[in-house]
Amino acid sequence: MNAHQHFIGGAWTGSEATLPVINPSHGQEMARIARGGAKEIDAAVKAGHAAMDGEWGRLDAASRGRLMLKLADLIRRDAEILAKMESEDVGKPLTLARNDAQVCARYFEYYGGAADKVHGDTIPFQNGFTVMTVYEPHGVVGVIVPWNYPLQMTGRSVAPALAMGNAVVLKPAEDTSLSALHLAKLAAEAGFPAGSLNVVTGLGEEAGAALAAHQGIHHISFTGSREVGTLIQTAAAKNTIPVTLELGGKSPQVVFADADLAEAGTVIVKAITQNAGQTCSAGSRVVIEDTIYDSFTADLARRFKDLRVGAGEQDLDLGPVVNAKQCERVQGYIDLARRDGLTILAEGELGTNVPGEGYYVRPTLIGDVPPDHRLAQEEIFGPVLVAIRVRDEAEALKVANGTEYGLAAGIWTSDLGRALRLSKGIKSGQVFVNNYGAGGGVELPFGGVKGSGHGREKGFEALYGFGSMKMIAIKHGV
Ligand code: TXE
Repeated sequence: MNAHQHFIGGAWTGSEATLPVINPSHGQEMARIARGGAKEIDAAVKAGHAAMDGEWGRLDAASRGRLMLKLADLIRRDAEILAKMESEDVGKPLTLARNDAQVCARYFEYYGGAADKVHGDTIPFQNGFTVMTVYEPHGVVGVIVPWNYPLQMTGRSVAPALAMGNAVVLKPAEDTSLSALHLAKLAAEAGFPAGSLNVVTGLGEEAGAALAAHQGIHHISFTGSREVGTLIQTAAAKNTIPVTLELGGKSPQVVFADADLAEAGTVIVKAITQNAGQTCSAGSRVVIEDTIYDSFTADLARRFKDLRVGAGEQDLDLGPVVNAKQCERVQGYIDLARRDGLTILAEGELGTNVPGEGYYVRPTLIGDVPPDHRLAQEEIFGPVLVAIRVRDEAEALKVANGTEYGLAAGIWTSDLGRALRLSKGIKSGQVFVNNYGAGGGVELPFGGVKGSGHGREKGFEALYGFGSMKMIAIKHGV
């Protein structure tokens, strides 16, 4: 069994207390991590400040970029180690974990290339002045990531923060900290100066809360539940620092009779069952035009029944969910559907060789769910798809917009006018027409509106979010 330590100021250091790391495919302890709290967070924030005042703060943008490209190469070198680690830690099928490792490398590559391309402007002003804008890092940035895509989420926030020249204190999720610790090891190997990237492991309410409330951080980036996101924003308000929140969703997939229905079926099932439904942008409501409702849900049901569930290393369509709490939570929604007399259209099978101690949930399709029912309103974060029947485009739009969330939406139609009307009418951070997720491209800005949060991850937008613009006005006379 491994005892993993924090990475603070370029050194590995432990805590007296440790936490178990459970492999959700088998329900068994596979490692232990250090249980950090306020003391370790304080040390990490101080290390971040020292880095900003020292070698890291003095590096020019191109040098930062080169370090990041080196790190991208090292992630690719260790991709198989990282994928196996992630698959065991999260329970995800190996193929998915392999993709996560590649996407993580891609984040460091993309932002490594972008580090020296953050240009300011010159602004025409009165005679005798030269006015310019420059981007500067915030300083020490706190990053708290969830457990569903640890490698991807870490790359998504840490890479742009570093590219902009910030020092980072990262608090991974307590269930899934191993890949973040491996990344820290690789960052040291790549030559990142001490204190530029610090990782403190521990519980959300201890290490996470201490990070969010620390007066020495200048920005906080959080991905997780709405409940905790509200706490993070409150803590940030007390320190008057900017915050980026990505808080999940209840994203609709709207399907019309004129769509390529075979393609829609394939993509819609994948979008709610990939990673056992634990994806912030999972398409968790399928909103279907009345004329094709019965045939389309019958097709979805067939596909749900064909899904194969198994341990991460079996590399099937779905693994378990991340932990016992999440398993109970998702199962609770399926039980609620039964209690309320909703129609269960399909339940996937658990294979005969699914390990008995793991946290498995049967992928479930539920039909004719009233749009205001809890199953159609709340983020379940499991492989549970609710189908909603609508008469026409107007009702589809109303249903699509009828939750507190606004992260992503899919529109399936061959009518260009309708696709454009709905793209504009749907209140969400991203809209996909005749696809869903656009392959997860790191170049594409991503984030929410309404209860899904604010600020943008990915693309150049994320870089700007990790910096602040300074205006310099120079009076030199004519
Ligand atoms: O999330 P938490 P949970 C949603 C999803 C899921 C639900 C609950 O619906 O079912 O949230 O999951 C850290 N101060 N999403 O309870 O607690 C924690 O250590 C500071 C959607 O596991 O929000 C972890 O690193 N930090 C989502 C991170 O917050 C705290 C992904 C997320 O955990 C903290 C995950 C505190 N007081 C869950 N408490 C998405 N947007 O993709 C916890 N944390």
